[in-house]
Amino acid sequence: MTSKRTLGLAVAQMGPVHLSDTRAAVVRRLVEMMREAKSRGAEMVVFPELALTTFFPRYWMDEKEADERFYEKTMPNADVQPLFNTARELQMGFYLGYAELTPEGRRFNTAIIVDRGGAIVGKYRKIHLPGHSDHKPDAPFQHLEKKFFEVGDLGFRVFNAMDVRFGMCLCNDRRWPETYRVMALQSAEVVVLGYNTPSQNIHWNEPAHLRTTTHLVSLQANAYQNGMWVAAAGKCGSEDGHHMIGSSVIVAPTGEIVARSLTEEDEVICVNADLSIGEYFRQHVFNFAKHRRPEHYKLIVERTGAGEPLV
Ligand code: ING
Repeated sequence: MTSKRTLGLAVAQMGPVHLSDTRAAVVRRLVEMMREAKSRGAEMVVFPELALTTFFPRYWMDEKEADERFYEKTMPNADVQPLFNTARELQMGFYLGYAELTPEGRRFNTAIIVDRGGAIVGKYRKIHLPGHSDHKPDAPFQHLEKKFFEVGDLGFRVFNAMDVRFGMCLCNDRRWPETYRVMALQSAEVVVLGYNTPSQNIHWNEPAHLRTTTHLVSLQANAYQNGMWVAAAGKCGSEDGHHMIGSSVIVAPTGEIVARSLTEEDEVICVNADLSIGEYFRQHVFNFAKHRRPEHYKLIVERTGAGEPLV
């Protein structure tokens, strides 16, 4: 019989962060939502991708200017210290996405997991970087993640915090099944992630509702197929006129959405996640050891792009 284990799991969705917003003002919003999450029984709260600034890869600028305005040179630092202090005061863990500039001058789209004592126990650097690195002056906005960030060099790892095995990823990663499977093969029970997803597609006239549909189906399918809880925090609404989708959700290992944001502003959603639900799926329908046949999956790691059918 699977013993019941629960985790107070919250997602803190953010409304817009504008170019004129200071980090101090943003951190005050995060601290307020952390307190709200605590009052709702949360032990872990998930903040969005690039939570401390506007989604700056939508603007063309040179790296030096970006370094100055949008990257964190150390973590924690004076701007975010109030968040770490509050976590320790409330005995809460959190996930936070931010732009990382390393001492060697390398740039990553990064997220950390911090435990109840305020210690960084996990770090992830975004691997699936969407968009482009060239300037598209005729586009309504840029999506320059391939210019402003390197591909992450830490892999998809699973970290233990508060006796729970957490996987973590960022935004576009959530659309790729390999992301979750690599973490499920490390026995992750909960995957936490943040996202900033523009509503408009600059490549084709994509119906607006599809942005939300594809976002949700990616999370629900992978939660079910890997027997995991998935908690996804959006930064959304219109940042200086550039709209991004909301629909922050917490998805159960059944693939069902158990909590969903209603607004495109700062909003906390929270569930008392029964971690034992995942066990049922991992012991039976998705018992990897019993049912997977890697000898037939070789193309997944041997090929990057699609090629000819196997003869
Ligand atoms: N944003 C978007 C995301 O993956 C995107 C980019 C949107 C790619 C829709 C493909 C389709 O949600 C980030 N920051 O990855």
